[in-house]
Amino acid sequence: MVILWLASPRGASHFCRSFRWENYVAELSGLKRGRARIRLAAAATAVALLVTGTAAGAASAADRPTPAPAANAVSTPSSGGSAFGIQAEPGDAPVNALYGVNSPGDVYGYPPNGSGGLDSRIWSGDGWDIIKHATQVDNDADGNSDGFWQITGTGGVYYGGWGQQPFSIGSGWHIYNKMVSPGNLAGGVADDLIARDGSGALWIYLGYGNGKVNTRKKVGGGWQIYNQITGKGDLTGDGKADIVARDGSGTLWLYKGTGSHSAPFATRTRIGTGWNQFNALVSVGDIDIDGRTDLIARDTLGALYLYKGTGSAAAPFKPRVKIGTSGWNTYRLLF
Ligand SMILES: [Ca+2]
Ligand SMILES: [Ca+2]
Ligand SMILES: [Ca+2]
Ligand SMILES: [Ca+2]
Repeated sequence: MVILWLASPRGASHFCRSFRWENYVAELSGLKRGRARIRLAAAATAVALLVTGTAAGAASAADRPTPAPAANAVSTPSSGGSAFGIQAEPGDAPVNALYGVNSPGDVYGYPPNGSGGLDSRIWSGDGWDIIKHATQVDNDADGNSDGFWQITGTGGVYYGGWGQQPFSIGSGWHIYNKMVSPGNLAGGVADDLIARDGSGALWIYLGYGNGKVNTRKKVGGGWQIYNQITGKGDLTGDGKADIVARDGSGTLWLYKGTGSHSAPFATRTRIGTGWNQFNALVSVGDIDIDGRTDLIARDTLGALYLYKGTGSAAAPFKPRVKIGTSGWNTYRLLF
């Protein structure tokens, strides 16, 4: 049994949680896709490593006792996939847990359960009440996220690796009302970031692979027509990360990734209508572990649905499957 120490970023209290990692892996051993299985195990491990968690923690780190160091207590690596020497192949979808942040600022992680849905939630940290936007990032292209970018209400932007204290990578990001890392869009293999400002302009920041990002470049204007923008990996089968965006009429649009820093998305194509029945759309990668990235949708009643990816640009999603019956509206942020 592996003991994972979870530390509260807001105080000196320490939490201990046991996580039977070996048992978890054993439970998943029936899965045929070895690579996906290892990624799944890594995603489950990451849930218990979100821990130290917030920009607030980073800002006040000098004022409080040092939390129990996760690195010393955790015998599994903080980046599970790379520790196994697993590298992503083209078209191989990322596998990550889904995270939910509730109003008090607690974060819960839901790893894929290996049978098409999500596992029970694991408390992964607190103090996230000041976080407005968050998105997972895979720095080493092994198919598992290594941490997250987050924007606070005052516009600070931070990167935090799993189990590590977030550090500041900039300020003034209160101008953005949306932030998504859809995967590697251009440049080096590390995941990149897009953010939309109040005027509707979309910007791209390339990730350096260490949590830091380069100078922003404008993608284009007019993105204020969308009330949801998300993505995590390739939806169209070409190995390049894509995004989807929902407009005010409930139409969902696909923007294929091009791999170009200067023009990272192709002209949009229509996926379908009726998507305004959902109050959240989010992708964290492949949930049913078939190698294709998927889309998660939450309806206004708090139920959760999975749209499994097809790998086809013409019809990127299969009909929905319900993976959560109720209660998901407790989260003000899903990432
Ligand atoms: Ca990784
Ligand atoms: Ca990149
Ligand atoms: Ca693609
Ligand atoms: Ca899938």
